[in-house]
Amino acid sequence: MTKKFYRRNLTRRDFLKVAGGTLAAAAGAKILPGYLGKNVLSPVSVGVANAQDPPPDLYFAGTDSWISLPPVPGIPPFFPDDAAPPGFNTYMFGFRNVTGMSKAQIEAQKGKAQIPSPLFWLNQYDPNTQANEFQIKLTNLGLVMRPDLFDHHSIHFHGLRHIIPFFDGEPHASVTVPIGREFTYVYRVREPGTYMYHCHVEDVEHVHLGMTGLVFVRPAQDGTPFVYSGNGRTYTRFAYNDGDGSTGFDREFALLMTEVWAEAHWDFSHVQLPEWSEYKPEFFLLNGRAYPDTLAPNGSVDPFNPVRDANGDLIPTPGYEHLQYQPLSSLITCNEGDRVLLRFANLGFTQQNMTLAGIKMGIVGKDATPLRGRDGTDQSYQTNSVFMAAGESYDGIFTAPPYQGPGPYDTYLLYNRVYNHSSNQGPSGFGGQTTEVRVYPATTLGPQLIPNT
Ligand SMILES: [Cu+2]
Repeated sequence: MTKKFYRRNLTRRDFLKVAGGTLAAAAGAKILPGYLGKNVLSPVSVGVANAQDPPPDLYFAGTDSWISLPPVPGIPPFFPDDAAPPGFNTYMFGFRNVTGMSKAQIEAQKGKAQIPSPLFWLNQYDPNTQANEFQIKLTNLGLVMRPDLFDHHSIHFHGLRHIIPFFDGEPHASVTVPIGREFTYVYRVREPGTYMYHCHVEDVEHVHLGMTGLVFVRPAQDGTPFVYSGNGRTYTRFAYNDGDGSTGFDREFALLMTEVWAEAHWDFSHVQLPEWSEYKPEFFLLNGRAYPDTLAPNGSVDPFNPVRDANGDLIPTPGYEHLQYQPLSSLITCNEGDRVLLRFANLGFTQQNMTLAGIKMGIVGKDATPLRGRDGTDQSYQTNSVFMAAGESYDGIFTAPPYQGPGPYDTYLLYNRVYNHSSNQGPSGFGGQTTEVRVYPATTLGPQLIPNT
């Protein structure tokens, strides 16, 4: 994917726009004046950009929404939520991908956040050519269910080494976006790998309520062929700049882990305040869904070419209407012999232990850092379970075993070994953070164009 690069000179007018703004902005002006012109908090209303401004790579809106979790057994009076519209049962805050929408379409997405926040990716920044700068515009549509709250939102790129803190999203040291305003974040990411992002305003609240997503950064090495010595295949897509093809892969799947404490979500839809020290989540989600919904098909998941109806709304998949605002599948499909990259990120508040039963993974990266010593020593390791604390990410690569049949594919379970995280509120049988790896005969599946498909 080629990325646009824009440069706009800083004018006196730009300075006036930020005068009275933040100290961080002034500090940024000294370091990187090119940043300032395009990153003042716009004083115009939602969706109205200055005509000369190039479009951002992505445009997100913060708002609230309703989703569906396995409804039985209930947790009276908190779940299913009696304020939910038909077909849904859990109140959320979240982001919505509004890239390319008209002003009217954007405003129509108030109350229609997607869970998790859009999965997206960008390319490693090249400081020599200044290629691959990446911009995300954020607006704030307000909350349908809570007109009494005037919370700001922000985007915090967790684990990213920022050049300046202005774009960090942490509210004490950078700007946040009030209702009806917009702000454009600029990223020049030098370290490839798997990250996560979230709103950092009132972060226990906004993170737990759903303003969380997974983001990854493609290495500069992508596009250069390397033969992986382990199987003799040539790869052009990699997890890291490995120099030897050892992180080359055929398919990649991102798995964001989050949790829902039903009482807190009910509190928000009923104008109550949860006591966070009593945190006790009942639902454990992969990409915003609990098993068996984790296996359901994708909705619109290409962040750069989103599909929606004439009003901008997400289009439900027939038979899965309850997942309209949970479009991202966790089903892992591959051909036998494929190298499959699993990008794990935990943005819940508890610890997880994801186990791939019957297949070993090579853990090649952690927290967007390749497992290599400074001298290049290979520090990757083989395992079938990945233990993850809150805020951690891991990159695991497995080779799909030979297809055995009968049936169209072989099934392997990928599930959380913390057993009450792989059930829906405790009854026996699988639920929660459980999904399947389906291995097909060689050449059954064509090349993967979009992650998680
Ligand atoms: Cu927020």
